[in-house]
Order: sequence, then C-alpha cells, then structure tokens
Amino acid sequence: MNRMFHVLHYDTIGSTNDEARRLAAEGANHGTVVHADEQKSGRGRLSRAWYSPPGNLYLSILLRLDLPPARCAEISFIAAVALADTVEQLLPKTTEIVVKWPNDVLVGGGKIAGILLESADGVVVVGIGLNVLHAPSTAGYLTATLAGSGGIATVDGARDLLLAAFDAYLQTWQQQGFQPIRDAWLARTYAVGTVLRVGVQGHSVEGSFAGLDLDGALLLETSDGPRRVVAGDVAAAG
Ligand code: BT5
Repeated sequence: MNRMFHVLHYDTIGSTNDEARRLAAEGANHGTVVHADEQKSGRGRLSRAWYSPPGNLYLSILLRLDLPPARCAEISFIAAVALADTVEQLLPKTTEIVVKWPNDVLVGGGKIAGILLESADGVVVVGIGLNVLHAPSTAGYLTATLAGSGGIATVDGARDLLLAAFDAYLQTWQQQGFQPIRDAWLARTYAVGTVLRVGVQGHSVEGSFAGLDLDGALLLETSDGPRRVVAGDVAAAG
C-alpha cells in the first residue's frame, strides 16, 4: 500500500465524496482515502447519478494543498492521467484508451471511469469511480468495464495501482507545476483538429480541438474564431 495514503474502507456508503467531506470537517489528514464497495447515492457532476453497485472501485481522496481555487481544476487532470495509466496497465496492450475533456476516461469509446472534484475550506476531495465489473447500459451512450475490455483486475488491485499513479503525478505536479500533467493528458486525448461538439450552459458549441489552455480550459477553433471553454461536456468527437 502506498505510504502517502491512509485508506478507510466501508462496505456500503451514500457517497464517498460526502464521507470524505464530513471527515475533512472533522479535521481528517491530507491523504485520507474513503473507499467503499458500494454507493447508495453515488454522484456525478451537476447532480447526476453515478451507478455504483458492488464490484467496481469507488473512492475519494482528501487533499490539503493550500491551493488558490483557480488551480483546483488541475487536480482533475492528475486524476485523469492516473486513471488512464491504471487502465492501461490492466488491459491488453492494443486497447484504445482516450481521455475526454474535462474528466472522462474512455476505453474503446465507452466511459470506464469518472472524476468528481469538490473543494471547500482549503480541502480538495477527488472522487473517482472506475468500472471493474459493471457499467450501466444507457441509451445513446457507450460505457465500458475492465472485465468487459479483456482486463484481469480486482477492485483492490485497481485501487492500489490508481493510488500509486495518482501519488506519482501529484508529486510531479508539486515539483514541476501543471505543464507535465497537461502534456501527459494531451498525449492521451484527441488529435488537434478533431471536430468536437461541446454542451455549454444549455447550448451546443462546435469547433475543432485546439488544445488545453495553461489552466486546463478547453481550446476550440470555431467558425467565429478561437474559444475557451471552462465548463461543459464534450458531446461528440469525429
Ligand atoms: C462523472 O460525472 O463522471 C463523475 C463520477 C464520479 C463518481 C465517483 S465514485 C466515488 C465518488 N463518490 C461519488 O459520489 N462520486 C465519485 P459526469 O461527467 O457528470 O458523468 C455522469 C454520467 O455518467 C451519468 O449521467 C451517466 O450518464 C453516466 N454514468 C453513471 N454511472 C456510470 C458508470 N458507472 N459508468 C459509466 N458511466 C456512468
């Protein structure tokens, strides 16, 4: 087990992010990890639900980083590249693994993991769900699991790989800043020029992918000129 983290294990929980935030309010240390076998009210972004039956990985990492709020988003890219590395280690070498802005990891085009970053009172909680055995079948939306993609993985094995990768990227980030994380993320995402459709506050913006800004914002080249997107969902690529 990784030295940086102190893992608290729960059988069933509402949401690991809620428990991590509760523990943070009680003064829990940097590096506390809440890991649950199952969540009854797992959350995605924007109050969406996260399908959380037993058999997958659900955890939240509590970080005390003394970070200006504007830099918090960088942590979700640390989580994304750590997840992508973890998945890569557990799947056949030829598997297509792509990170999708802002916080998804796709295997063969299906969403295998999600990241929910929350921050309050100097604490950042990094919630991560990784599908090991189960994924929801959702109309018009591809999902993936490690087992269904040819992987051999236990939940605890995936957790330990993920925490080790997260720790390594976190250290790199603390020593060298966002640049190497941004580079690692860019190496795993769409080619520059790929046409993306992005949902931004209820409407759709289309443009070609032009990279990631220095703060993690998505850069698009649209028919109206360059555009920065700080929050939204990439709906389609190709
Ligand atoms: C996310 O939200 O992708 C963030 C998910 C974070 C879940 C972790 S689990 C541990 C921690 N504790 C929590 O309570 N949450 C975190 P978003 O980008 O909004 O995507 C949510 C959408 O993904 C849903 O609306 C569904 O369409 C889809 N979805 C739900 N469950 C899924 C699953 N297990 N696998 C793939 N897609 C899923």
